[in-house]
Amino acid sequence: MNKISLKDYDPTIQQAIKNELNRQEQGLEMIPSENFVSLAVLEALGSVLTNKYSEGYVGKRYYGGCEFIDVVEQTAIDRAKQIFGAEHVNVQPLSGAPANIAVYFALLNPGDTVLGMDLSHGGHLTHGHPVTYMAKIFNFIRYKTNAEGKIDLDNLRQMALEHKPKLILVGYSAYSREIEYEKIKAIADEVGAYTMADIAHIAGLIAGGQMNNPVPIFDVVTTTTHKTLRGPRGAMIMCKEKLATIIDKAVFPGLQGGPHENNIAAKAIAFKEALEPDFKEYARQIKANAKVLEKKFNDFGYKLMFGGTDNHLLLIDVFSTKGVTGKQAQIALDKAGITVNKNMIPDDPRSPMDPSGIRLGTPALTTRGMKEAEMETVADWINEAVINWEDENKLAEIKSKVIELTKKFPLYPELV
Ligand code: DSN
Repeated sequence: MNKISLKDYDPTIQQAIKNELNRQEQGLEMIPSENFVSLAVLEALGSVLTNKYSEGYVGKRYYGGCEFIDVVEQTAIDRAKQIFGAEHVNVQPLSGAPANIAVYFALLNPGDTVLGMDLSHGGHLTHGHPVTYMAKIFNFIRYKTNAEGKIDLDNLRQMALEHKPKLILVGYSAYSREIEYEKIKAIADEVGAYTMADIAHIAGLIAGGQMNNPVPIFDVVTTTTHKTLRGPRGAMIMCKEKLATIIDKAVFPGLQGGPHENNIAAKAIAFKEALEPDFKEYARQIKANAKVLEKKFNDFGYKLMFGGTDNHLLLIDVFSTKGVTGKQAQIALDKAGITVNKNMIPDDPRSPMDPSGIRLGTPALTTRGMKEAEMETVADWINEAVINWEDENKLAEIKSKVIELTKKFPLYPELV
């Protein structure tokens, strides 16, 4: 076994990790799906659990030596149940896409119809976008938001009556409004459809009591664990007990092999953190910070898609309001030390690689301890960078202010 330190053995990778640490320390991370995990979560990810195979489930493994692995996995399951009020939890999905795919294979037969939100209206690729393999296997019909930027439940009901889906899918990647789970469940019941919510973006807000929780209402709920929930990269599936066996079989052996138990340990730690009282305050502050950005960008005259935000993110049409494309805005903001992502707006006339919008959010900055006052300043800088997107001096000037601000909110001082 190689016993040399990373620094001495592989300086290329060690330097890239160090550079990434510095980038995270000195920048304003505003991609709404990103966050910063605790040192305890990092420690579990780098632990000897990565050495172990454990195909199967707690108490029913295909490998010997799983007695400690079982403790880890059962703890993660118990804590997830406690946070969300779930009847059954599978913590093995490697990430969000495999979690969603496993649910489709559990509940559907090839050719079955699914109602899912259109990608440009805030849905996700795995919710039936034509470029995915899932769209070749199942018949995804895509619903959209209405002119007010809301999910039109009357229209959704009409579509459900017309298409008779076997599954109605909600939960979004760029949609910024609350979801009326009871009403959607009533529509699904009318047509005999399963209900599935993908709460990847808002799981931390739900855990912190800041958004509606679909787990007691819907048949199946999937989530990644690394966004607002602030755990390691990975996912889990929560479902009603009656679906436990088919969901578990769809994850393993249906789709995956050995679970990544170092990752499951890190999930368990993140769930413990989410059960602490201060997690509620973190979730509250994420929304409060997003509300400050909403007001500022309204005042600056930007068009906010969906009319604003009820959660952690904003989808902003920079092209129609400032004549700057999403790509130009993203590049300018990168130069200013602020990371966002270019994003399609509903029915975007532009291309996905250079769309009309940018998507930004507050979870990572909130984790750093930033509050309303910092959001005011950050919004000013974002606006200045967007409207001066070609002015390299201006962008460099903003970047130096960004670095000064980040020094007041150190991220991983133990690692620098
Ligand atoms: N890629 C994630 C996001 O950024 O929203 C969703 O999977």
